[in-house]
Amino acid sequence: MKNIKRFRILIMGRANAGKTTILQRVCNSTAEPEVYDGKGNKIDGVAVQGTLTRGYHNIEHEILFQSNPGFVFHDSCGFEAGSTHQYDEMKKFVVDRATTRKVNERIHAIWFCIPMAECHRTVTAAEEKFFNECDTGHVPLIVVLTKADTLNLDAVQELEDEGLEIEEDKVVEKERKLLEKWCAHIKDMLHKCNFPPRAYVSLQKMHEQDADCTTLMQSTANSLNEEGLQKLLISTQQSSVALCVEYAVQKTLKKCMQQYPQGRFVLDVKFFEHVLMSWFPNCEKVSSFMMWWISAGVVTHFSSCGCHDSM
Ligand SMILES: Nc1nc2c(ncn2[C@@H]2O[C@H](COP(=O)(O)OP(=O)(O)OP(=O)(O)O)[C@@H](O)[C@H]2O)c(=O)[nH]1
Ligand SMILES: [Mg+2]
Repeated sequence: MKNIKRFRILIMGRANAGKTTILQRVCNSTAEPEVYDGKGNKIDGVAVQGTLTRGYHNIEHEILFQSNPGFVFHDSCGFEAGSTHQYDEMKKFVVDRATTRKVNERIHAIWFCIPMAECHRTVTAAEEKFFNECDTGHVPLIVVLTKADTLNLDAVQELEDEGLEIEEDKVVEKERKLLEKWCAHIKDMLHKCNFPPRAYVSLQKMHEQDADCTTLMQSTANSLNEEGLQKLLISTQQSSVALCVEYAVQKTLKKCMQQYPQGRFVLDVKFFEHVLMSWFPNCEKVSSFMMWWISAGVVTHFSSCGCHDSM
């Protein structure tokens, strides 16, 4: 696991589903990404603009943001209107990269975007075909219901049709119910397929700068079946320090407490710090925060538990 340098994600979905916007939010960037071909050669700006704006993507290309080079993305355009060739190319990429022995080429998670702005065609026949034919093996596929905020218009429309007043709390409640309904419908369809998704997440207003994508990170981390990969993702993401704390507590502190009965207290603070810090980005600000965390609260609180756990 130590040899894996970057967390690699394939994002898929129809044109205009909000894919690039999610990647920007995840990397906390408003900049256009840098694109590299499969051999590490940078593709120049004009070509990047062309490929990014036309909604055409070469799945082999690596997409990076300077703001967080710990992530590397692959972007696959939707295949609802694509050629058989495009579909086959995507399928081959998914199967090859999910199983490759080259650890630094392996994809670690797949985000499959379904836009709620097009909720009346939630799962296309081509998408269903993908879930029936494409075995992603251990690589978790998370369905991301994007642009959930656009259900607002449908909510208002339904309230009008029901002859009800357009009050904010009623609209919010209606929106929530609509999202629930579409999510249940999608789950129902995809769980009949041979290779259903591992999890579902909805995102809204991702185009707004303070948008929060913590649920996507959390759901992806929870879907990974290797702790080393969870650690790589949690320490790479910069959406939420709370997630780092949560994982450090759940995976490290709780283990220590369960492993050592009360009274057998041996605390190697340096070691303890090292294990906890492995869930955090390698950054000084967080490091000093952690030192405070250890010295002020956690060590005092758990001072009766032993801790020589090597994870
Ligand atoms: N209302 C709303 N609009 C969004 C959201 N996310 C993205 N958008 C807008 O949707 C449009 C398309 O977003 P992109 O991120 O470029 O979509 P894409 O899937 O990368 O599109 P292609 O690369 O062409 O396939 C942009 O105008 C975004 O500002 C969202 O959560 N809510
Ligand atoms: Mg895009």
